[in-house]
Amino acid sequence: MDRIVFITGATSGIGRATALLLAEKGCRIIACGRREERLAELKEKLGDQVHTLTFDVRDRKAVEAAVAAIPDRFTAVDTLINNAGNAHGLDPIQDGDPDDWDAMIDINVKGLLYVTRALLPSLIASGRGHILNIGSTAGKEVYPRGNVYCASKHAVDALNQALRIDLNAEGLRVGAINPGLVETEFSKVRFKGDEARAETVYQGYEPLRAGDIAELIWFALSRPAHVNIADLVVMPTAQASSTQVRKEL
Ligand code: NDP
Ligand code: 8X3
Repeated sequence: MDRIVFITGATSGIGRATALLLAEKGCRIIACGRREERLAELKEKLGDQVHTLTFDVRDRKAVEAAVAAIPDRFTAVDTLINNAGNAHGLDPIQDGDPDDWDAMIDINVKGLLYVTRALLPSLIASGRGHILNIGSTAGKEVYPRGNVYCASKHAVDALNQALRIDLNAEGLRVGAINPGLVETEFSKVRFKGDEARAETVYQGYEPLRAGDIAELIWFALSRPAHVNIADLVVMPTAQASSTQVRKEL
């Protein structure tokens, strides 16, 4: 497929799997993240098909500078995957750390806005712009101790709708993929590097894999131009809701 796809959070999990799959499908990829060594590894794998950008989505000036510095061969970005994001902490709100709250709102919400704003001129000019936002089941329901992460993903859900409405006149496709439990580095980040605790989240059942979400992203992108996957929720079969997972331990 002949598209230039800008992917935030391409250094691990869903973003990385999506970069690899879309490259295999023939897309040119702009892969973003903060961990330069991970981006270098992608560059080594994908060669000329990828351009990498190292920046923190929280830093509006850095976002604008990175987008302004995209080389000619990649400037005609027609597809944006707003994927960068994480949960930080899992505490009752009365015990929550405001630094964690700042991180989640700044990355998951404001970062998504900064990146989208910087790329909109190119997405609109392409005449076939497509934005896919990676939301979450946490953006559809609130679960105990999920408070601010859930709020940030509810904001992504609202922005997905808002972008679709405001950009309707420009002919853009805007949609969201909202996964349940996917085994990535997500829980390692949420639990601040505590790998043993992170592993327990995915034990006793078969969680989704990053590649499952990449496949859905590819499905959404490869629909005919008149079809927009506006809002898709996907869970492991063992999961019925954020609080109900059938585990065999
Ligand atoms: P990972 O932790 O594996 O990946 C997160 C990605 O986001 C990394 O590439 C990371 O790159 C990037 N990122 C995080 N913070 C920043 C930042 N400040 N600036 C730039 N990039 C950043 O988790 P997932 O792949 O699981 O998460 C991807 C998305 O999927 C997130 O939006 C998450 O909320 C969502 N999601 C995940 C689910 C799950 O169960 N795993 C379920 C539902 C939704 P780097 O650290 O190099 O900057
Ligand atoms: C990630 C899924 O259930 O940990 O968004 O919030 S969950």
